Order: sequence, then C-alpha cells, then structure tokens
Amino acid sequence: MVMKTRAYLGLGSNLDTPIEQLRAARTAICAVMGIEEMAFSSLYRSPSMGSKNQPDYVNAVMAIQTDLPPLVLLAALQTIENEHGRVRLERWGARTLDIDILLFGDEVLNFPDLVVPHYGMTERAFVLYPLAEIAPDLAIPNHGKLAELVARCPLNDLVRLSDVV
Ligand code: ROI
Repeated sequence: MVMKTRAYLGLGSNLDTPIEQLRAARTAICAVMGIEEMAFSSLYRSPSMGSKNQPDYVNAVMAIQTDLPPLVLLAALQTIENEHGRVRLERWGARTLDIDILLFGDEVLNFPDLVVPHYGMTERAFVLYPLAEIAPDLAIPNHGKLAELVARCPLNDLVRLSDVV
C-alpha cells in the first residue's frame, strides 16, 4: 500500500505578473506524477516583508496529497521554480516564483535543505491567512492550533485579491 501524505505548499511571486506566475505554478504542480491537488486558497497581496523597495507579493497556499518522499517533492518543486524563470539575485530579493513546503503531514523535518514546519510560517500573515482559509482546523507541529496563530497575527496590509473591488 502506498502511503499518501497531506502537505501544504506556500506560493509567492512579486515579479513578471505574479498572478500568472501562481496560475502557471499551480498547473505545473498538478502535472507532477504523485501529486494531487486537494485545495487552493484565494490569492493574497501584501507588501514585501523584510526587504523594502520591492514590488508587492502575491501569495497563496495549496493543499496536496502526495506519495512522494519529502526530498523528492522538494526537488520537483525546485525544478518548477527553475523552469518558471525564477529570478533571485539575493537571498531576500524579489523573485518570479517561490514554492515552499510549509507542512508535510504532521512531520517535523530537519534536512539541510528542508526544514518543516517551514521557518517563519507561524508569524507570517501571507502564509497563515490563506492556510486558515483552506484548513481552518489544522494544528502545526510544535506550534499548536492554526486558529490561535492567526488570532495573534496582525494582517500587516494583507488583502485577499477577490475582496479588492
Ligand atoms: N513578503 C511577502 N509579502 N510575501 C512573500 O512571499 C515574501 N517572501 C520572501 C520575503 C522577501 C521574505 N518577503 C516576502 O522571501
């Protein structure tokens, strides 16, 4: 029997028509053998966190079911980032497409290239709000209930794009 894991991915872009980048990323992720989409959040816009003088980001969260092991999943996602012309001139710089593994089942992973739960996700509005939209009852390993993290996290100018008139 093949074990399937529910994982959550964070997608972000702030260059080259970000909405198109996220649409293309979603399509590419769904085309990977061993990945099945379970949910996709609304798109959210927010000012660049950490580094100013960058365009606003568009972010979303995707729930998948996968039988790929975590490092194989990571490699598949990095291939998609690269194929979609990822531009990353500096560590915190603007990028065309960023795909992060936020959660992998209830596992805590500490590989050199993959730390799960994803670093910083428990304090980032652009991760927590879209995640809560598609998985309101989730618990984050070592961090407790998602709903409580959301309640403690200011919006910081995050807007859901479908709410913009
Ligand atoms: N800021 C926002 N709003 N969204 C992101 O996805 C994002 N990603 C990053 C940094 C530069 C930290 N800031 C971000 O890598």
